[in-house]
Formats: sequence, C-alpha cells, structure tokens
Amino acid sequence: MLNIVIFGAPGSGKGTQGGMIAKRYNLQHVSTGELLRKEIKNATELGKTANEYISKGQLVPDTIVIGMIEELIKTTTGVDGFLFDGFPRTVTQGVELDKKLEENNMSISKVLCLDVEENELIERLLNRGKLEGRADDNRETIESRLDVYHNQTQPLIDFYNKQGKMSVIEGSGDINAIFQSIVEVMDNLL
Ligand code: B4P
Repeated sequence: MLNIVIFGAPGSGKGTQGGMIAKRYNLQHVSTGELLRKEIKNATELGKTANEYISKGQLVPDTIVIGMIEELIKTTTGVDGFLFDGFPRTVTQGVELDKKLEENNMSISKVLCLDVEENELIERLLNRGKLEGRADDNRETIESRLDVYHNQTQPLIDFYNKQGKMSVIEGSGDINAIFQSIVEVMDNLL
C-alpha cells in the first residue's frame, strides 16, 4: 500500500495536486476540508460544529477530524493506498494517523510538502474566493488560516523530517510541471 500525505499551507495546491496523484496511483483521496464542507452543506451536527471553526479560519478539534479518518481507514477497499490531503494538520493528528495506520498494518510512505511563497498563497485564495465563493477565502480568514498553519501545522515538518519521510516540492508555476516533480518522487517509491 502506498500512503501519501500532501502537505502545505492553505492555497499551496494540496487539493489540486492531491486529485491528480490519487487518480494516477489509484489512491483513495481523503480531503478533510472536503469532508467537513460536505457535513456543513448537509447541515449535520458535526457540520454545524465544524462551521464555527472553519468560518473563523481555525482548526476543527482534533477528535472530530481523527474520528472521520479512523472510519475511512477501516472501511475503504479496492484502492492501492490513501492520499491524505489537509490531514494531518497538528502533531496530535500526525501521531494518531501513524497509530491508526499501524493498527491496520500500514504506514505513511511519503510526505510531499508543497512550497509556495506567502504572497502567492494569499493571491490564490482571494482569487478562489471570487470564483467559487468559499466562505473562508476572504482576507481576514486567510490571515488567521496562515497564522494557524505557522503555529499548529508547521511543527509537523520536523515530525516527518525526523521520520525521514519529507520531500519538498516547488509549488509555484505550472500545475502540470509541479505534478511532474511529484511523479518523479512517487515513481521512486514504487
Ligand atoms: P482545506 O479544504 O484543506 O483548504 P486549503 O488549505 O485552503 O487547501 P485546498 O486544498 O482547498 O486548496 P489548494 O491549496 O489546492 O481546509 C479548509 C478548512 O477546513 C481549514 O482551514 C480548517 O478549518 C478545516 N480543516 C481541514 N482539515 C482539517 C484538519 N485536518 N484538522 C482541523 N481542521 C481542518 O488550492 C488553492 C487555490 O490555488 C485553488 O483555487 C487552486 O486552483 C489554486 N492553485 C493550485 N495550484 C496552483 C498553481 N500551481 N498555480 C496557481 N494557482 C494554483
């Protein structure tokens, strides 16, 4: 099984590249952001709680997100692995992901970290806000999402570096060219 984490700041292209990777390598694409947005759209209890955090640019509590992932790891069949997109986002989530995978005789194969300058991140997200109207793509919320990324998510870089699993990918420029850099790293794993 090939279990990949696509990692990066908000707007770094995780969702964009994640979809392409999952398709090419027959991986289950697990985007916690997408899963949470679905819950919000369906007005479930979980969705109502999640919306309180997402609309302010904060992280949804670890227990909620970990619960969603645990269920998926146990029940998914017919794929060659998982592509985790936007998860883990805290060291606690990283530790729990390792545990849940281990319980199912799996582990993380590689973490792909998309590196993009902050000004470009802000521009991309503001642009998506105009095009898609996502509630969290406005300047104020983007600023808190970037703060949250630096304070709560970036420590995972050290966590995965210590495990020797981190590969940094230049995340600016043409989407297909970025994907080719990812394919080089991925093909080396096979
Ligand atoms: P996400 O859905 O993960 O949102 P994101 O960080 O903005 O990344 P996304 O994948 O959507 O965007 P991408 O970079 O691909 O999370 C949303 C919220 O949910 C979080 O803020 C948090 O509150 C909550 N949440 C999610 N997971 C959680 C967790 N594990 N724990 C707790 N809370 C959690 O793309 C951005 C834009 O750039 C797009 O418009 C795209 O078209 C464009 N783009 C991509 N690549 C480009 C390129 N090379 N050049 C130019 N533009 C590009």
